[in-house]
Amino acid sequence: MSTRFFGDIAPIRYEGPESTNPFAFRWYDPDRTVLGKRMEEHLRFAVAYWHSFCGTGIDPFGGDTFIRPWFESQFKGDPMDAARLKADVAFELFDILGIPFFCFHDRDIAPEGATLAESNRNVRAIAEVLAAKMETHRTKLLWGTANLFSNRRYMAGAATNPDPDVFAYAAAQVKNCMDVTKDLGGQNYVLWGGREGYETLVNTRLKQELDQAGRFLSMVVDYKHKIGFKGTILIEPKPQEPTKHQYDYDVGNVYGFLCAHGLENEVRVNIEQNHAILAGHTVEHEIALASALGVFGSLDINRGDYQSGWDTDQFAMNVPELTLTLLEVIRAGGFTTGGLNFDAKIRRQSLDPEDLVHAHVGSMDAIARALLNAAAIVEDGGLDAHVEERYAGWTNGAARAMLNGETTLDAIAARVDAEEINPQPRSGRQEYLENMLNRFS
Ligand code: XUL
Ligand code: CO
Repeated sequence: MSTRFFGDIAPIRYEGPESTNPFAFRWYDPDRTVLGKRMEEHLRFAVAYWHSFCGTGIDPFGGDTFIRPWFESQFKGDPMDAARLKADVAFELFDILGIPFFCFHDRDIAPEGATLAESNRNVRAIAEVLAAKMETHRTKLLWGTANLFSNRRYMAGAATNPDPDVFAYAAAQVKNCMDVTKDLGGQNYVLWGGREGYETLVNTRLKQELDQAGRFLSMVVDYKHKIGFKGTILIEPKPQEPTKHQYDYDVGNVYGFLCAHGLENEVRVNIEQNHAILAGHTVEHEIALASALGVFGSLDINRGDYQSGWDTDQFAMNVPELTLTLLEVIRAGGFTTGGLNFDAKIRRQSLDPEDLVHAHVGSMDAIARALLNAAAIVEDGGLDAHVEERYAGWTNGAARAMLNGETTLDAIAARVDAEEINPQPRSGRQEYLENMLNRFS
């Protein structure tokens, strides 16, 4: 049913770069072929249920600013009816955007009950509402995830909680959410360790908690195979916030954790731009590293603030920055089951329904433009040719032998002596290459 929450905003269409219509795409043209693939297939955009339909505008100094008829605080009646209204509004936005995917936490779609059994029933009931809608709308599920951080029972962690009953409760909640994600055709299942970390080592047994986290993840992977879920299990790294020190710090740290538990071929990473910034990296660094390690999965695309040391989750609008991001996505071979999830929230003063539309349309457009820039850089070939040339020395026989184990440290030393090797430094040409990149943004 249409709630008309968005009034008479019509489905957004591509009108081209000259258009000044704020309710049109100027760059996002889903059917346009880019590097041999449709733009929509490159980008695989998803709306995040939590920010767009559960966000209240709250900040540490003030309460809700948004008026949303389906908020439990504003809805008079059964919270399950509020959840159904929320689902109607969600699909109204999906249709306006023509977005191919959405993502949710179990607690975003349905209210928590008095017991876990009741909560699970609520999630299942709303999942059936979503399933019915997905039959008549084009939007599919990119991923589902369990919220193991909002309720106070999880204040000392879920899988890493000192209390084994909390570990068990979290396991039961994840099982239900995996079942629902599978039944909705989800293409991935995400674990973000919201409170898997610690505030102080004074009360924390770090090794015990890491062992618990490893066991939990191994059981998630086993259960995936048991139920025949074909999607990808993804871990989303974040270095801090809400806990002072999160265990899944960044891509490198998660990879080490996966290897320690023999899970590096089972689990990939969901990288978030703002989390990369908090870890002291760029998002393109995290993508390049994940790709190099064979664990690149999906992206939560948003924008962190370079002055605030917290997760501002703004909509990504900066085309030159996004160009570098999309270039790394292309270099990583693009997405398979992953995509670009708008884990981003409109600002506290962006009160109106139309602000949700502008946020998504603007970011989809900025990212589409960045994809075109990145594709042009690849097609031009100048940048790649320079990099190729920079590493060309490694193609000769003696150099290859050093990498593939055919030689030893002392044999290399003898060769340096015999051939009087005396390397001359060469320019890295950074500014020249940055000038070249600016031709494409
Ligand atoms: C929190 C965050 C989460 C995950 C899903 O910083 O990014 O919304 O994406 O739990
Ligand atoms: Co995220």
